[in-house]
Amino acid sequence: MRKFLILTFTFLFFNLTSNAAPLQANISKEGESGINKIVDSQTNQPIQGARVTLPQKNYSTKTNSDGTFDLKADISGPTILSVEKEGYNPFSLTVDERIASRPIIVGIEKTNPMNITIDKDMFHLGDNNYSDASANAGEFRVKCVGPYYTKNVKISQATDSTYLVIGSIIGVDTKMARSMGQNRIANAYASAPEIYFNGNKIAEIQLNGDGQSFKIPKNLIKSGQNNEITIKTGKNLMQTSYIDYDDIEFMNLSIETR
Ligand SMILES: [Ca+2]
Ligand SMILES: [Ca+2]
Repeated sequence: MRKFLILTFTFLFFNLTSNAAPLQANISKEGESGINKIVDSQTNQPIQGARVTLPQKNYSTKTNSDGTFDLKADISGPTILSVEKEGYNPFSLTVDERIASRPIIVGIEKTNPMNITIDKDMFHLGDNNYSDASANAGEFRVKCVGPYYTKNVKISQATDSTYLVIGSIIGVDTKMARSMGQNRIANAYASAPEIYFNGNKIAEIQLNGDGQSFKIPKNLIKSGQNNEITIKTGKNLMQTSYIDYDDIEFMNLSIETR
């Protein structure tokens, strides 16, 4: 399905510093326009003119004719990198300083007519009140839309293998996210964000990450009609004097039939 690979050229650089001048010239030429690259996941051919953004950093660029792009942004902690190109599925990836310090090579997929893009934008759920230690504190540059997101989406046919896919989600501060080292909060955690489909709770989101998919029960899908998808963020379970919603961000919601 969605493919991405991160290659490190450390070994290559190592050799180049000592000799091999012709190759060196080649590499430094690539370096001028950036060695991060967007390719077609099927053909591995470079994709020109793909828009690469870091929405939380207000950073946006386009790939060159050889598919390469620069990432001239100050990255500290996880942030979402988004790739958009006409004719391809919107793609997003959570990156941090460690990942961004090495060449990022992303393969994107041609649009599948069976997939429905619900939203390509980034949304912030919560109340803009969060701890400095929470997953991704300080990175929320996107407008807060409140504790829940809801959208109607027309699904032509109910099947046994229809999924809601969240391209990327960050900021989830559940007990599980904490135990996995996704935040640094010592004494508190939140209930999990919940997914509702036509008013029925179908899943909880326990962890941050990319490409999480949630099966939609066939009997809940209204074929050929609008279906309501709602994502509610969790609440800080250690805060009892007022409601403190877990501040989270997600982008690239889609429906996939497999
Ligand atoms: Ca909050
Ligand atoms: Ca949070």
